[in-house]
Amino acid sequence: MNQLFRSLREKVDAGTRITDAEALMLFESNELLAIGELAALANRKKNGDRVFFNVNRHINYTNLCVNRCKFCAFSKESGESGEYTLALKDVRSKAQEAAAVGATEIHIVGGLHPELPFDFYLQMLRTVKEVSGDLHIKAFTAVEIDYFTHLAELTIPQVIEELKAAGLDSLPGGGAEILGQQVRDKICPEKISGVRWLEVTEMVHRAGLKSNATMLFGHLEEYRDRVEHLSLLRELQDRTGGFQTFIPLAFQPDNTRVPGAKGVGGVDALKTLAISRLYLDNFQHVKAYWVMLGLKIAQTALCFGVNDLDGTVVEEKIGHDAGADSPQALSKNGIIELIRKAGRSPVERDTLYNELKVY
Ligand code: V47
Ligand code: SF4
Repeated sequence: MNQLFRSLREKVDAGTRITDAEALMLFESNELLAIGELAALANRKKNGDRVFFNVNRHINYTNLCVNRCKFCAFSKESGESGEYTLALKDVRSKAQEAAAVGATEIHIVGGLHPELPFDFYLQMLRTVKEVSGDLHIKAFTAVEIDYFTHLAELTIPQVIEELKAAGLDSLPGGGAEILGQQVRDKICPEKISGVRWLEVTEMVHRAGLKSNATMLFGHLEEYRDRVEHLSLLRELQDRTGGFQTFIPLAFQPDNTRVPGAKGVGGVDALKTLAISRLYLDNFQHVKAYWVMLGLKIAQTALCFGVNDLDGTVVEEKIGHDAGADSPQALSKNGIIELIRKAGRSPVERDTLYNELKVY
């Protein structure tokens, strides 16, 4: 093991790539602190001691979804109690509230609604831009983009062009789950394949939009599935350079239907974030999404290679419907304090990582 860490230290110093076999050995190792130290070093070389956050607001426009992934406690069927779909006036007032408190980003995702026409999505984007042209709209996963092609009877590039014209600025990283098909067949059999997620994302990047990438971990995947997932992302990033941030999402098990899945402990969460930083040498940013990790692990992750804490969020449903015990929202001062108390420098960013203010 010492030999592995010596050789990885040389690689980090030289900026050389780590291999799939090395990543797998790290996942199988219990040397959390040694892994974290290497990841922190790799991050320090890329990002110094600065930690990014933004002031954002999530809007989940509907929880009706034709897919019903087994890990998802958010989605509902038509007629089920608790189902909802926002009217455009609700979207407008949420965007207005966000703009009033200085948000720079609106993060919009939802279920695959059985009936809404493609025009609803265009109207939703226009509605947010009417509130303020300065709000960056990060919206729709590759899964939703693929769904829109069926609704609109358009190709992916055509759908992206229409969405861009209506105000879409970038995409979040959801829907990636675990890209390997064997795992997908068990946890989200109705969802687009991993291959399709990569194809759609490549077309998004080729259309000039940035996106993020996530990985849902801690359900029934093996370590090798995580390594394969990271490898597919690193390979796509080599070709497009369109990913901004990697976000490992810790699985929340409540109200879900994945047999045997128990959720993620702190050690696995920190190890996964750290290995992601080490393996994804072509990603500038690794985000600890505090909603799924909890505030304490998200803060600790700053010592394990992480340089981004996401944002204020305001109203989160996907993780909380599945039992996340983090708060619903964080104030800007709350995030700044979290970062300062970890001995790091808080930097407010916009969605594209332009620095807005150093605290
Ligand atoms: O794709 C669903 C995940 C994702 C559960 O790009 C679950 O900046 C944990 O992608 N436990 C949506 N996770 C959220 C997402 C995201 C969040 C924050 C920032 C960004 C970004 C992207 O949530 C889904 C799915 O992978 N998810 N159910 C669950 N039970
Ligand atoms: Fe639908 Fe997304 Fe939930 Fe899957 S994860 S059921 S696609 S809302």
